[in-house]
Amino acid sequence: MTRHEDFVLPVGTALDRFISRHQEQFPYATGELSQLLRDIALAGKIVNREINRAGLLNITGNFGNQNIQGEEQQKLDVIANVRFIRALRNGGEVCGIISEEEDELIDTGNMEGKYVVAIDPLDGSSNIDVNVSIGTIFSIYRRTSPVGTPVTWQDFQQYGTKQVASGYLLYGSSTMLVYTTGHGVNGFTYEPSLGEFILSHADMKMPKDAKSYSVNEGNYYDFPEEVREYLDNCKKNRFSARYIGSLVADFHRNLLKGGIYLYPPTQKAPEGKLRLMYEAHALAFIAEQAGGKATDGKRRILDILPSSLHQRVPLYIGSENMVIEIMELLKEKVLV
Ligand code: AHM
Ligand code: MG
Repeated sequence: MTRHEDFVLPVGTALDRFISRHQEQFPYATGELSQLLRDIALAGKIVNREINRAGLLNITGNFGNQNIQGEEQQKLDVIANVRFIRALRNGGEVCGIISEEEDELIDTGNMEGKYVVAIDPLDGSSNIDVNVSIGTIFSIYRRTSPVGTPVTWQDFQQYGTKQVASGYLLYGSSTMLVYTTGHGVNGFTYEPSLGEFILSHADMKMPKDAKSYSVNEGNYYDFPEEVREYLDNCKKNRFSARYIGSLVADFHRNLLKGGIYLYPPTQKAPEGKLRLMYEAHALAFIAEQAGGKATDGKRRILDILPSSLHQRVPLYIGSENMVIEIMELLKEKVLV
């Protein structure tokens, strides 16, 4: 006889409940970090709504402005930036924010806030207007200056190992929130009809090895020789090339299926293109928590101390053995 339970599948755990249940694992466990994660999730839902309707609202295309890094701002870049900053400021837990879209650090005015956040509100600019996956990346630190005083740059100038949480939202074929607080990585899929993120990928682990690589190979002739050698090996071994051009989407695929993402230095971008504070640190924390690795070719990404807000860094991130292989090749160069 069929029992009702057999075909009424459980929906799963909602993000709010998951956060509350695991709150005691959070450093300091006072509830503020939980609230901060909820604020980010809420802003993510709003940005998700805007992205889904972008074609109808005349919010695709160029904003007519450049950010400090000389990149054209898209309207959706600006919208996402406003949404996240507003949510973090209103939430009250955050005293300062660094954003890819802001020249200087933002003092939220919440001097009692214990946390600072570095964020890329909408990553994958080239894909915004063409209906390809984009994302948000965030990194959360405990401030180092005393609570009750204005935020300073030193509050942000911390090793990646000091992150208390990091994560990303992926606006893809479904919308997901993936984050870590240093106790593994969990992924939540947005259920629009409920307006909830539901736990769908518990304790995510990245395969140690894979046969897939993600890189803008159009830059091949600009890459260091060792990187070219690595890519040649990938091809000799008939690996699959998978490059979306949205870091979050490429990283997410590699997290689930295994693979390596590379953004080496090029002539145009001798320090690499990606930003240490709100791209590399955040994803490196997740990669390591999922059993993967992240390096700039010489150093573990999490061991790099930022020297400026929008600092760039070469990035090799993904399945452990693949990252080790490219590290070995690059290390040989240093020795000769
Ligand atoms: P953005 O933060 O301005 O969007 O730039 C970062 C993006 C990454 O999402 C992506 O992996 C990379 O830049 C793509 O760069 P390229 O077009 O040089 O391949
Ligand atoms: Mg970005």
